[in-house]
Amino acid sequence: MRSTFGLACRLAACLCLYALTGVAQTVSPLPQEASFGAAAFPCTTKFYLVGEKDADKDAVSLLKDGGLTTTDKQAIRLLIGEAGDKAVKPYLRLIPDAEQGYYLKVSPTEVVIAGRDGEGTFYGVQTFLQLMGEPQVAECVIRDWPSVPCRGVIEGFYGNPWSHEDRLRQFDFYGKNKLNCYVYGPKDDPYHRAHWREPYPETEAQRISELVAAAHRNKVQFVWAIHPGGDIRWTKDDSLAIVNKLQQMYKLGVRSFAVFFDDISGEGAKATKQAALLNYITDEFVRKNRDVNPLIICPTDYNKSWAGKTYLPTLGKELYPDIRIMWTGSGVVDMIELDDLDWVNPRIGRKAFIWLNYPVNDYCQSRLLMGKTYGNGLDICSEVSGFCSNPMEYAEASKVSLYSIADYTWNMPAYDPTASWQRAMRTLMPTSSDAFRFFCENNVDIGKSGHGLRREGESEEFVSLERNEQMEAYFRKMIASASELLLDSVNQPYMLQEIAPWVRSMALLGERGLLVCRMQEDLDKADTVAFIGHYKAEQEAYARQKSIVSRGYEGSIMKAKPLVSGSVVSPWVSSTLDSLTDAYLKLHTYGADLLPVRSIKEGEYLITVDGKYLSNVQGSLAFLAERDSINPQRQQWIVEADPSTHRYKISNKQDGSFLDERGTLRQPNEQRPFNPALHTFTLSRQDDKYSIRQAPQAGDAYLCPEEKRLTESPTEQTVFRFQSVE
Ligand code: LOG
Repeated sequence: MRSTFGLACRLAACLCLYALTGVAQTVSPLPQEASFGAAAFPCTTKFYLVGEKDADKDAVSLLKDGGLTTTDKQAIRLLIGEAGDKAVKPYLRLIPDAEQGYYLKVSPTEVVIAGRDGEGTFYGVQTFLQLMGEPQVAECVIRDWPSVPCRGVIEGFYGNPWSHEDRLRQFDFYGKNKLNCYVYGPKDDPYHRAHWREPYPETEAQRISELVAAAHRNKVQFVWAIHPGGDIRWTKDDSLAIVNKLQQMYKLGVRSFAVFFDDISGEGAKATKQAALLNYITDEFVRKNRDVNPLIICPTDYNKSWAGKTYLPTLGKELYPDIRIMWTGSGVVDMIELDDLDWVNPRIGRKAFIWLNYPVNDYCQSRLLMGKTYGNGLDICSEVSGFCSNPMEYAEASKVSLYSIADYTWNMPAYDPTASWQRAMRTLMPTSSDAFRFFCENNVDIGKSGHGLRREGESEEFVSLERNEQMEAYFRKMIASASELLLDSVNQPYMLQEIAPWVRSMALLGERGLLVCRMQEDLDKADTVAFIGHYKAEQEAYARQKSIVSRGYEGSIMKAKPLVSGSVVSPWVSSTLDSLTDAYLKLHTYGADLLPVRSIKEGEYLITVDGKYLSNVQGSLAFLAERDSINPQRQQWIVEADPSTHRYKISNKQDGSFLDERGTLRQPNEQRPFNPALHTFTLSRQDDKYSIRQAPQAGDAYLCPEEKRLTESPTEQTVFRFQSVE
């Protein structure tokens, strides 16, 4: 009986919860069991609360703050409470027997919200609020509970940490979407990692306690993480330093803690020592405060490709069984499948706590990851103890994926990546959802990276276009959608603030696309004057596009140069432009001096000498024998042709610093900005190697490699290999 009911409900859910009466009801995350009937009452209805005193306080506040209650006893009654409470006693056996579960009934005469526990009641209210968002609220019965017990987000990326406001807005979003876990671990918060021994200064501490309260109000566990592995000494003093720090955080209201050992090597990476420390913290701190949850550890070997033979089994054996162990899958950046858990769970002697490195973009900063969240197995819920996503430093933009993470972890078997993505985009940008969808469709893929993961479906519509006028329509849509979105910042200021650099870049890409189409026509008609005119306009749009920087504010750690449709439309425009100018040069001489004679294709490269990689090591150059798997962008170099000199600018992907005339790395700043007359180079090729020659004004010498830097030499050194990473 129950399973047929369940199946029918799932079907109803897949149909986006259309009731027979035509009253559309969308609940997200999709409920486990739901059935809908005729319209019960309009959304303006107010309710008389019964059970308010015993029921979960946060759940009750949600209803009251939402203006849904009245003291008028004639109003429709809303019974609220947890299993065992008097108000919902008649419904006890209908409440799902699962933590965080709830029973919700809407009828024209009565509403019932009955939770298995406080969280359950809170989620029942959240569902009810969503139903009340439609003009007519349908009669319904919903029985609902989560697939995964711990669902959420780990702020665990490198780069500019989220702002206080970002985080407050996130917790509200988590509450609405039934995510219940937030792990605080931004790599660049000094009190999390670099200066982990030091307590937070007063103002920061105050902010943390505000955050904790806001998280708890939304039924979100606030997990504060410490990252001591970089310089820990396995001494009593350091163990105490950690306990003291956690104690400080406890005073600020934190009740859940994690210890991270990712991205370190050497002494800090020893499994036995790590396990002993975590057990010590459990004995001396967790168990002494009865309201503290079991610890979470992020191990050093946190994915299969990095796992040595003994490390994980040692943790598995030695860590107390209630300590949860994080896991990113078969690689650093990968989707999680059953096989991955079959591999790791026996080794760690428990169910892995998933740290999903998506939609994080700290290793591919120029891209925004706005595509659908797909590829995680729908059959893994019984094998994980938690599932958290590591997002982008763009908090609002990350919500496109986080919405789906919520959907996926709440009701895993029913998860439909495409439908969930569509709902996410509509919900997040209700006022310009078509333009936003088009924007998201053009910001999907990750591109080539050391981590290997790619995302399919970028600019899918563009790929299938054949004729010039179809492409022109696409480019016009880029321009039009961009202006629509920029105007919509009135309604959606948070989202627009973050995505605006990409939105502007999309408009300029559209303009360039149109100009390239024009150039094709000019070439066909042999109209040289028009061709050169359009070429100049294209170069001007390109220069404007390249000058866009995201997060260029004072003190920002990473500054990204936005790339839109980096795997489809952008490369199409560049390569079409290249072939058009090449073809032009074969036929015409008018304006030829304006066109570049290319020795290398513009793009991103690894630069090597004798197999060693030119690397940006904290702002200085070095040749390293290994690829940098943690921050691959330190070894990625952007080579761009400078339109005024026809030489090349070489800049680093990680922080935008450029190679100057002396062969040292330099951050562009106001006093000494990038100067094409000095800071560009001639690259000449012989076989598969290049020489790098200074601008005449800078001395006209050649750069040559030395162990830790580049030096100048009067003789040509053709020793640099440029290996494309696109
Ligand atoms: C870091 C993480 C970073 C992510 C993606 C883990 C456990 N640690 O390679 O902070 O955001 O990859 O770049 C990581 O994933 N290291």
